[in-house]
Amino acid sequence: MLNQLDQTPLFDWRSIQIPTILTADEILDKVFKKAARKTEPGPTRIQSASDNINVTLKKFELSFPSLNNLHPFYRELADLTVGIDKMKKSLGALKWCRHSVLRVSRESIEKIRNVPGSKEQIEVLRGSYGRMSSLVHQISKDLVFLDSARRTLKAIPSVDLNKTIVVIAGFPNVGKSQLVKILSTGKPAVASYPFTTKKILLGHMELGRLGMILIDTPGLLDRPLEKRNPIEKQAIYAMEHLANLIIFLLDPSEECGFTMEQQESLMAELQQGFSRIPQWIMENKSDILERDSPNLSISCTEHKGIDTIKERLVEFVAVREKEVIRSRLF
Ligand SMILES: Nc1nc2c(ncn2[C@@H]2O[C@H](COP(=O)(O)OP(=O)(O)O)[C@@H](O)[C@H]2O)c(=O)[nH]1
Ligand SMILES: [Mg+2]
Repeated sequence: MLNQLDQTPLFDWRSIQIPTILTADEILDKVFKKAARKTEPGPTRIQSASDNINVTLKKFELSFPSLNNLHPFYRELADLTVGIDKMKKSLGALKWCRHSVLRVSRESIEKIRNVPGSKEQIEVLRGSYGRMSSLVHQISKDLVFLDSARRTLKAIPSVDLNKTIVVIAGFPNVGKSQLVKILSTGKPAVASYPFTTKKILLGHMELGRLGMILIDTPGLLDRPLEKRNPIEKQAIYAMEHLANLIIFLLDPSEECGFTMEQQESLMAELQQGFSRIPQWIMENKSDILERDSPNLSISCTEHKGIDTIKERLVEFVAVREKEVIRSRLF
């Protein structure tokens, strides 16, 4: 039954490989050069040019992720960074162009077969090239937009969504990165996340059958939400689709530069904003100050409480993986 867990996820972000989207001139240059290799300036050239435009544009269209199957985390980020409606519109324009080019080629081939001499044939060929060029130029902006969308989408970090994902929250300097480093098997990787200039830290932990990912998110869950613009807020809330657990780290020593009042107020805000996700509160830097509190007290520098976190995570992963199996069975 555990093999259920090995199923490929509905959507694997890492499998997206969008090729460079050529500009209108690049496409035309490529297809007309190829068509010119056909011996006579007759119907075969028209056919070759229109077939190649069709194939090239179709390849671009199909290489974009199917937006309906996109995991909600990626869909939200794709919408924020690229704009899903804009992307759909541009992909639609490519399709329109393909169909129009094919229509032009059908008409021109019909015509070229019925003209008497080679002079007239060349004229028809020129005319059909002109119409195809104009059609491809009409989608110039869409091609440029799709190529920039490709680059933006590529920058969204890939996370294996089968794994249990733990997001570490808390003000800067409370010890989030330290905690990720201590818990990770191996060196954490760095990645970018839209709307934060800082790099996020991704640590891996070999737990359960699928493993766990720990994410330290500088610039995201580390200051009050009221200071964010709507787009930043949405980028933050996209994490809701990602996180299975949030660990909120407090620093009662206040060595981080933020008072407990500030830290607790941010915590309350996140508890409310992410109410659907389990949250654990931990107090770090117990080597400096340990206070009487119901929260787990830890010290990243002295490795205090780390084994307890690991034990709790083992249990959490076991429960979550069981739920994953159950949800896949029904
Ligand atoms: N005394 C003490 N310092 C710590 C502890 N954990 C982290 N620090 C220090 O706090 C500073 C900020 O840590 P960092 O992990 O970068 O915090 P982040 O900004 O929340 O990721 C660093 O200088 C750490 O060495 C701890 O348990 N005790
Ligand atoms: Mg950090």
